[in-house]
Amino acid sequence: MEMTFRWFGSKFDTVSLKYIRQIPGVKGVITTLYDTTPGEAWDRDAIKAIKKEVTDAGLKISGIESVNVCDSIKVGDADRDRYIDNYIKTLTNLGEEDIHTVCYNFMPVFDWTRTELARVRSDGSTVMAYTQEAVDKIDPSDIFNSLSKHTNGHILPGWEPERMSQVQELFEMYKDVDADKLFDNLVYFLNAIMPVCDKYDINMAIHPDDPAWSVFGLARIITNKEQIVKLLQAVDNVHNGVTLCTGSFGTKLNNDIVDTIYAIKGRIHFAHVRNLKFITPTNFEESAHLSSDGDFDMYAIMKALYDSGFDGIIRPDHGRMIWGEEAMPGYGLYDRALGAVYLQGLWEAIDKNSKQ
Ligand code: DNO
Repeated sequence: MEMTFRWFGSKFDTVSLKYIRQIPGVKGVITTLYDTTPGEAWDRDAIKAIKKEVTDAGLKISGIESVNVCDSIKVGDADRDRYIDNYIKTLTNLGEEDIHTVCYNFMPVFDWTRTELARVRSDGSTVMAYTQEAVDKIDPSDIFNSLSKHTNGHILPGWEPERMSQVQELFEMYKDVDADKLFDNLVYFLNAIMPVCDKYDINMAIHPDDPAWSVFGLARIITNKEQIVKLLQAVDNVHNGVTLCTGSFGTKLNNDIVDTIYAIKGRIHFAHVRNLKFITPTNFEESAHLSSDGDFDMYAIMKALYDSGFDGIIRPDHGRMIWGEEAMPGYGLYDRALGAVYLQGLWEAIDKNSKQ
């Protein structure tokens, strides 16, 4: 297991590489070229430059989150092959720079969806939260405007303003894309990129849909164990793998995280491990990582990863905003650093116990 930390690049992140390097046990970052738009081919020099910056800070790039897949590929329109070629160019350039893990998602229109970015908890910390009631009341084209007021000026991952200004057009693009079609388009995309992944040993790691059910009537397909297993079988190549994001996959309370870890062992290339606190099954908030602060048994999750032989990269995920920090919602330094150390503590105990 390799503990890492997400970093959006010096132009976008409030957290410096210098501070990340001081988090015990963290040797690598998960980053991206945050100013690229989905669909464009990443420039090799830009990859080189960010790699140099990270290496000069005494860290390494452990993986990319995300190389976003553009809507044309997701809906499978006439332009998709051209965009897939661009994606292949990006993967080639990443492979040439010795980068071997790429996280991506296949959610229509919206990436992860929250309805509050700063719900105040009784201890004064703030967390991101979701209620289905709020989603049911809001017009999809208003959700971006309502959330963007609370981002402290940051661009949220997956919520690029250029795309969000065209929400109506995007909905129009997806109007005939049901779950089966979306799934077929994903398989088509994966089959097309597997040769370059084989050539450079790049592990593609799909992120579960968040929340793990359809929002605004849009299809969502990476929502439960059966769907994930179906995808892994449809493109049965080890480079077609998963990002096990407990906080996304676990939004659906009957998704058994531990059971799923065993069911897809060997294909989890990346893990985002965080906790949720449920008020009702469709009203939840992102708690601290500690088991006792939320509803997940973090020990059981880490033990399942350990016992199933997981040896990939892992990172703490969304943190609470604490100690007066101002940062991109979910992505401050302090609470994620606490998460990183807590998860490593669990891992050390599991490791020592298993060797006794
Ligand atoms: C949110 C993240 C997601 C994730 C993408 C992967 O904070 O977990 O934006 O990076 O879904 O492409």
